Amino acid sequence: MSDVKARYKEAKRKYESIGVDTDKALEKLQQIKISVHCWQGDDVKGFLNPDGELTGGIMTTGDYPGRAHTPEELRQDLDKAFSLIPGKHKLNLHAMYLDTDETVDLNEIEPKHYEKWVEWAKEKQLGLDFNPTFFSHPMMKDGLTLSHPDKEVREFWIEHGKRSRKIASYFGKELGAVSINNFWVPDGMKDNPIDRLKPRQRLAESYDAIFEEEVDKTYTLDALESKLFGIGAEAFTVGSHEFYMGYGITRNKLIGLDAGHFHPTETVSNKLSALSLFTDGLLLHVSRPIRWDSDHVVIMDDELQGIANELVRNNLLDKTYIGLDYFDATINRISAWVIGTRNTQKALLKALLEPTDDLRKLEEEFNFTSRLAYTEEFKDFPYADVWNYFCEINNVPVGLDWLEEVEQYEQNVLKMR
Ligand code: RNT
Ligand code: ZN
Repeated sequence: MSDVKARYKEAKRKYESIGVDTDKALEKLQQIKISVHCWQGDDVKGFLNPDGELTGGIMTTGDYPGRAHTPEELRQDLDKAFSLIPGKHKLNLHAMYLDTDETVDLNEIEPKHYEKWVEWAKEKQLGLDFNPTFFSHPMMKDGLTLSHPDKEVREFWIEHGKRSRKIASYFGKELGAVSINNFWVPDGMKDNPIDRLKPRQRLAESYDAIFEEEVDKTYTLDALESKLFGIGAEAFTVGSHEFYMGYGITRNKLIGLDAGHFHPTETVSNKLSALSLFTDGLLLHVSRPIRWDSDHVVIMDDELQGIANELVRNNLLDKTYIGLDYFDATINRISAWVIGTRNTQKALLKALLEPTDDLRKLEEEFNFTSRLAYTEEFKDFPYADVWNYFCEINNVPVGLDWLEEVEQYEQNVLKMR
């Protein structure tokens, strides 16, 4: 018996003593797909224009060597990352990551421009999610896209949005896994607007135009992601949380919550149960804000655990799609993927290893002393031995062994670029 397995057996016994079945927890964890964001691999630059400049709406910092410059390089890096992450997952693709020799603009994209991604996903048994790209483009005018007063600007982006749904449907059909199509627009203003209403009216109308055609929900689901503010949109963001909550609920869309898009003391974990009562479902962008929406790599912090606990305790895993969203260009980008994805899985595992019914009972008895004592005690339980075993049975490196592989890859591949 391997050392990892021996430790797992011991941990299993310990968890049994509090009525938790570790085998069952692992079975559940195996089913959870994380949507890994492609844009960590090249600092959100994409392949639409060869210079790949970020020209508005979004920003990344750092210049760590070896970023992917082509779809082939990006897939090569993703292959490496996925080989170090236990389980089968999804790739979250942005429209600007098209893979074609043709010169096509965002209002011209078609499924065929993403065929190579689909072939690759089939081969690797991955699902694909999608995002229309409403930034880093000359048609983003005055910091606005779908809410711009100029009809021509809006129409360009409406067409892009419509086409994005065709591509997401194609992904869903080809891969047999529903493709989540996430809409986020950076529209906003640097300084205080006089009129906050009209831009929001226009945004709603533009979305109504995009969503006019019914699409088969077995293939794709639309999601809408809010934001509090962004760089250059400090005073006003058109697509605020209230805007999308209202829009999403009335139009039966998934509500997208990015952990970095709220006031610093406001947490996404505390929103899940409330929204779950009124929505068709939720899309999460698991991220780590520091002071502003800085998109740091996800670490094992209280909020990550809070999100995982809420999903498990309230049985929300079936109606929540878990995606990651951060882009750190100061560290090895494959490590960024591996650390953030593994941490998200670890937090979910910890949540699955909780004797929730017993804790709920204490709460129902208003025994808050025991509730606190037990939850604190369970933090010391040997979940890492269960996690290591999960990695071993999924044939991926246990503990920090993955780091050496990434270092080798950096020497042999990334430094050669
Ligand atoms: C930006 C949003 C959005 C983007 C991606 C690249 O603040 O979080 O999700 O990060 O579309
Ligand atoms: Zn996001």
